[in-house]
Formats: sequence, C-alpha cells, structure tokens
Amino acid sequence: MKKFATLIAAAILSLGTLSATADAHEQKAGDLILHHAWSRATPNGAKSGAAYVEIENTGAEADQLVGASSDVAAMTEIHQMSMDGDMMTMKPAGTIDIPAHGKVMLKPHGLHVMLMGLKKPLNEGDTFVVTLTFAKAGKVDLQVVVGKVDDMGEEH
Ligand SMILES: [Cu+2]
Repeated sequence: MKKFATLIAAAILSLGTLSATADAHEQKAGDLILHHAWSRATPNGAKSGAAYVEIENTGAEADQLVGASSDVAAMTEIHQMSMDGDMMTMKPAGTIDIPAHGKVMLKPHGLHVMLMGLKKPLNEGDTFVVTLTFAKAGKVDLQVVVGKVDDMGEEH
C-alpha cells in the first residue's frame, strides 16, 4: 500500500515537471531516450502541424522509427523536408534508422512528425500525444508540448 502511494506521488510529481519545465522532460523506451517532444501553435485555421523530438539510442544495436500516429490529426506521417532548387518540399520519410549509440533529431526544416487534418488548433501550452513506433523498442506515447507559433526549438 505504501509503495502504491509512493508511485502516485511520483506520478503527480512528474506531471508537475512536465507542465513547469518541459525542456527537462524525457521519456524512455528500451534503449531509446526521447528528449523534449514539442510542437508549434497553429495559426488560425491551419489544418496541419508538426511535432519534433530528439531520439537518442543508448544501446549497442540500431533501431528504426517505422511509424507515427496521433488522435489530434486525421493522418500522421513522418516527413522529411528538403530543398528542391529554391523550393522547400517535403515527402514521407519512410523508415528512419536510429544508429547504435547515435541520435536522430526531428526538427524544423528536417525530419518531422506531420499532423494532417488537425481536429482542433494546437494552442501554446497544450500537450498532446504522438505515438511513435520503433522496430525494436515498440510503441512510445510521446507527451508533446505546444510552443509558440514561431518557435524554432533552437533555445532548447
Ligand atoms: Cu511534413
């Protein structure tokens, strides 16, 4: 019983941490550590958004990010943004390798979780869940924190 109460207290504490200092937040899944999952507030009427996270593999074996899903959007995909001449384009990124003892960044102008057909606007300070699926580590429910419309993530 005492143990249970301690667990609850720890859960409440970690919730408090999530809302107060999102930057320090990280989630573990097997050998993976997911740092600072974040998104940007969507301007009025925007039907799509994106989510970003840093994926660290502390293990000796490579893993792969194979998919993403979220209840906030009609369709969720991992995209890669790139320059095509002087046009910014993006397309589905396919399977993303997470090297052993390596890191993969999902960030503005690069890889991102694309949220298409948002069911409601993303407002600064909100949190929502994006589920990432890895070949080895399995499914991870990321708690994504919504930042400002023009947040580039660089101060984090
Ligand atoms: Cu995209």
